[in-house]
Amino acid sequence: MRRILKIDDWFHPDGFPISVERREPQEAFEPHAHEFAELVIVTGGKCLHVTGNDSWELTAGDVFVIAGAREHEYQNLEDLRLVNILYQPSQLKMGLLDLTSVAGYHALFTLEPSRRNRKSTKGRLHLAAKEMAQIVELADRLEHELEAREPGFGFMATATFMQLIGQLSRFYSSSPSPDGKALLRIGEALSHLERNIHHEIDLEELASIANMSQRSFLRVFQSATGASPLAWVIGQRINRACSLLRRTDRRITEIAFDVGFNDSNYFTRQFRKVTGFSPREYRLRHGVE
Ligand code: RM4
Ligand code: NI
Repeated sequence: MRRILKIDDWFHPDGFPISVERREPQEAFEPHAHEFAELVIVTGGKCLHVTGNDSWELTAGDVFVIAGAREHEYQNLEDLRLVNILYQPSQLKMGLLDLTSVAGYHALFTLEPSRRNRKSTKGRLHLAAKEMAQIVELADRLEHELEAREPGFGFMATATFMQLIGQLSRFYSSSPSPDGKALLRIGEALSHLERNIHHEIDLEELASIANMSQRSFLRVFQSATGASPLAWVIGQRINRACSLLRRTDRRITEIAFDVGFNDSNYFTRQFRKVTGFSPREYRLRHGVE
């Protein structure tokens, strides 16, 4: 049977959604998925990392993200050492602010993890020794904060985690591997789409940002995100709408316009398609009158 690691077994009982596991070395571990995500920083040794129908060799300096649903396993372990940062994306109390304008953020945290079941190339982040030193220092700080659990640790740990994510995103942008370059170009397109979430999609412009013909852009975008640019934008708009429905008591029509729809019936149809509920039902289920 497929093994799924549970939140209850791997996080502190106080419910804080980040946890650090150091593996020195990583022992053999059967194939598994998780109810959470993992940010893995390889600090030494090597192994074969197998996920879905993809596998690649890991060495010191490799950094990758495993989205929860994706199955993975370490094979042929040779003194593999790593820092594994477990986190529950939907429980984090942090804003991405302008990080979504950094192409490397999309490449590392949205594009790479979403490429399950596809025969993918290695668009992967590999850090130089100097970069590693910075990242390991942040990871250490995060670990100490979580161990000590002094008043304020939630704030400090979240801030440190944000720094880790921000720094890794920048490193990805500044020194991409050859395959990483292709992902980054799609990341640039995603950043552009997010910045212009209220506007019509301009395919010509997107293709030129990604430095591809329109045809190859559509193909590469689809295979990297699993969606067309239009479907992706609609998904983002709906995400924002969900959070406004939960957190505010604004009228549904207002929210529809706010997140970039100009027809509230169309909004309601798309909303139902993505979430399975009407905006009103969604709001009720989340306890807002
Ligand atoms: C294991 C291994 C797995 C991780 C769990 C939490 O030793 O690193 O990948 O999911 O720990
Ligand atoms: Ni795992």
